[in-house]
Amino acid sequence: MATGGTSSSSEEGFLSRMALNDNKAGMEGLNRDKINKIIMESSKGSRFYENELKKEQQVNQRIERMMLQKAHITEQQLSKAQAQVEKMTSDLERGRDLSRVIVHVDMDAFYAAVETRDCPDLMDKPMAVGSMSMLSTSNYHARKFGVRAAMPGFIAKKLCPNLVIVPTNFDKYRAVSAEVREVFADYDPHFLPMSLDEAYLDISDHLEQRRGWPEALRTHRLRLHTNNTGTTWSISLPLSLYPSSSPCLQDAAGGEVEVFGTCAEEAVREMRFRIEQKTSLTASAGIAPNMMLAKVCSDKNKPNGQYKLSSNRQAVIDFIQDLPVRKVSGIGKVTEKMLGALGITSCSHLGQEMALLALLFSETSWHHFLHISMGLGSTHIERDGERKSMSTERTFGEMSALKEQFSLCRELCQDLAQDLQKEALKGKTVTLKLKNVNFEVKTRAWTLPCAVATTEELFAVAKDLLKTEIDNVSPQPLRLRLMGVRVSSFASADDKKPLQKSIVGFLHKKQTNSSSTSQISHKPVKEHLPKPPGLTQPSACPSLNTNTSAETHISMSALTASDKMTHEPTAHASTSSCCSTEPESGTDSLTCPVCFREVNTTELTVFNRHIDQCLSGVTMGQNNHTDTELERGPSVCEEEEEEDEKTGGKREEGAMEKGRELLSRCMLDSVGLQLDSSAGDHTESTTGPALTCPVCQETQDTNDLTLFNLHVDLCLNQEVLHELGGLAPVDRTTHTAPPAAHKGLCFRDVLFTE
Ligand code: DCP
Ligand code: MG
Repeated sequence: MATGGTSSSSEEGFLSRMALNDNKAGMEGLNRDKINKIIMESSKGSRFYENELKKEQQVNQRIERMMLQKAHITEQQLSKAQAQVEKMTSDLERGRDLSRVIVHVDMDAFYAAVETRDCPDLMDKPMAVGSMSMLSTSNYHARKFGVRAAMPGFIAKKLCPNLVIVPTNFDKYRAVSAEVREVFADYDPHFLPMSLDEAYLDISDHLEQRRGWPEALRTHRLRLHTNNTGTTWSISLPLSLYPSSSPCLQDAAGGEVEVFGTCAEEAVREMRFRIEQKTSLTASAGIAPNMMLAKVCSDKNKPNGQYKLSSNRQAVIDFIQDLPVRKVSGIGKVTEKMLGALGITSCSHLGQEMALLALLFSETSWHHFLHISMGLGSTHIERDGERKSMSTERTFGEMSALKEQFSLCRELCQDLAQDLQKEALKGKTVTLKLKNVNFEVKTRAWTLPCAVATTEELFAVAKDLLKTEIDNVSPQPLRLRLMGVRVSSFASADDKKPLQKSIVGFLHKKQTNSSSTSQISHKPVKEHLPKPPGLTQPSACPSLNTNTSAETHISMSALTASDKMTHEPTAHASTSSCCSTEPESGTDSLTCPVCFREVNTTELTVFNRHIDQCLSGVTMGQNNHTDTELERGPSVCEEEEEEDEKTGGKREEGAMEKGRELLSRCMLDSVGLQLDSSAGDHTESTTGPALTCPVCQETQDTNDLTLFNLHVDLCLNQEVLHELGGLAPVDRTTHTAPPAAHKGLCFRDVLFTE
C-alpha cells in the first residue's frame, strides 16, 4: 500500500503511476519490468514526467487523508453503514432489470486500422497514430512493445525503435465513423455514439422483429475489396470471426453469401460483418443486460471478437466476481489506486467492503461502487434529447501560433456543429477546454441566453474564450497541446429537467407541504449577464435578448453535488422535504444551499450568517451530523482520469462526468466563467482584466477567480434573500456588494475541494 509516506514508497507509488498501463486489449503478458524501466528512463525530466509526479503527490495526499479517516471509524459507524448498504442492496436487487439486450460496439485500433487500410504497407509493422509528443492509438503489433494511446511518441520510440508514427487525419476517421453509424442505425435507430469508434445500442426491439424475419433478410453477400493501390482481396474475415456454424454459401450468381441467425449473438455478428464489408475494418462487441457490463464484454474478445453475457442473475454475479475494478468504465488509475490502498482490487472485494466505502467516499462514488459490485448498470440508453453534452477535442504536439489555434478552434466548432445538426440538438453553454504544454487543463465556458448549434455561433463564443486565455498569458504565447469544444445545456434536455431549480426556488421558504417544490417558478436571479473579460457579445445568437432569457441559476443538482463531498447525501435534489434534519413541525425554516440543513429561522440576517459560515467551512463537521457522517472522500466523478480521455473524437459524456458537468454548470451559470475542476489541473489566471460581478454589476478589484466567485456567490445569496424576504428588488446601483477579498472558502471551492 503506497501512500507516499516514505521516499521509497513514494518512489514505488510514482512508478505505479508512470508505469505501463496494460489495461488495453493486445497488451497482455508483456514484460512490464523491462517496459517500465524504459518508460522511467526516457521520461525523466520531461514535462510529462513532472506533471505525473505532481499528480502522484496529490493522489498520495488523498490516500493519506482517507487512511486517517479510516483509522477513526468506529464499529458502531461501520455497522450503521452496513445496515444502510444492505438496505440499498436489497432495493437495488428488487429493481434489477435483465430484460434488455444492450450491445457495446468498439472499432479495433480505430485510427491505426484506418491508416493501415489506406496504406497496406503498414500491415505488418508496429505503427501508431499521433506524433512524437502524443499518440492517439497504436496497432496490435505495437502494443506488444508496450506502445499505447496517451503515451508520448518519444517514449514509444524508445520502447519500439521501429515504430512507424503516422499523423492523424480526422477527416478520414469522421468519414469512416459515419459509415459505421449507418450500420448501427439499422439495429437501433437511437444508438448512442460515445466517440467516433464506439457506441451503445439497445437491440431488444430489433431482436423482436428479427425473430419473424425470413432468411433472405438475414443473408448478406461477401464482396471483394479494392484498396487504393488497386489490389483486390477478399475481405471475408478469418474463420475465427465466422465460426463453422454459419459457413459461407454460394448464391445464385455464384458469389459467396453469409446467412445469419435470429439470436442476439447472430445479430451482432451480422452487424460486425456489415461494418467490415462496408469499411474493411473490424469491430468488437459486447452483449449484456446493461451498459456497464456490455462495455466490459466488448473488450473481452478484442480485437475482432464478441462476447455475450447471459441475461440471468447468477451469470452476472459470476462474471463480476473476479473482474478487476480497473476493467470497469469510470474507474481510472486514481480510483484504482485509492481502492488498492484499501486492499480492493476486484469487484467482489468492492462488494465486501461496501460499508467502509460508504463511510469513506461520497454518496455518488459508493453508490457507483455498489452498482458495480452487483453487476448493475444502466439499461436505458439515453436518447439524444437526454444528452448532457456533446464535445470534440484534439491532442497535438505544441501549438503556439495564434493563426493555427484559431483555425483549429473553428474546425472543432465545425465538427461539433455537424454532429449537433445531425441530431437536431442546440445548447446554451459553450465550453473551451485547453491543455497547455505543462499538462495543465483549463476550461472556460460561457452560457448564452439562447441555444446555438451552427459553426459560426459556436465559434463566435469559443474564439472569444480562446482570446481571453491568450490575453491572460500575453505577452507569452499560449502553448497548447490539446483543445476541445463542448456544448451543453441542451434546449431539449432542459425542458425535461424540472428538478433543475433556481436557487430562488431552492431557497423558498419551506412550506409544511413542500411536495410541489419542483414546480417552483424559475424566477431569474438576475437579468443581465455581463460579458466575461475579453468576451465580445457573441453575434451568433440571433435572438439574443438578455432581458428576458438570460437566467442565472445554480442548479439544484449542482448544490447536491457539494453535499456529496462533505455531508450525508440524500435525495435533496428532488424535494427539500427530504432533508435529514427535519425542522420542528409547524416552524418555518429555510434550507441552507451549502449544508442542506434546515435552519430554524425566517430571520434573513441569521440565515445569511449561517450561509456565510457554511461557505467559510465553519459549519462543516458540526451541526447535527449523525455519527456516520465523516468528511467524505472524493467522488469518483471528480476523477477525469487521463488515460480514459480520448485524445480526439467526439464524446458524449458518461454518467461519471455528469456530476462534474453539474458542478461546472453551477459556476458557469453564476459567473459565466469557470476553471477546470480536474484534480491537480486546477490553475488560475493571475493576470488579466479586472472582473465585473454579474449580479451587482460592480467591477471587483481582483483577478483572483476564487475571490471573485466568492463575491458573486455572496451577491447571489443576498439578492435571493431579498427576494425571499419579500423585499423590494435589489437596486443594483445602491446594493452593497460583498467584499471581493472575503476570506475563507467560497462556495465553488467547497464544491471543488478534493
Ligand atoms: N483515441 C485518442 N486518444 C486516446 C484514446 C483513443 O485519440 N487517449 C482515439 C484513437 C483511437 C480511437 O480514439 O483509435 C478509439 O479509441 P479506443 O480506446 O477504442 O482505442 P482503439 O480503437 O484505437 O483500440 P482498441 O482496439 O483497443 O479499441
Ligand atoms: Mg476502439
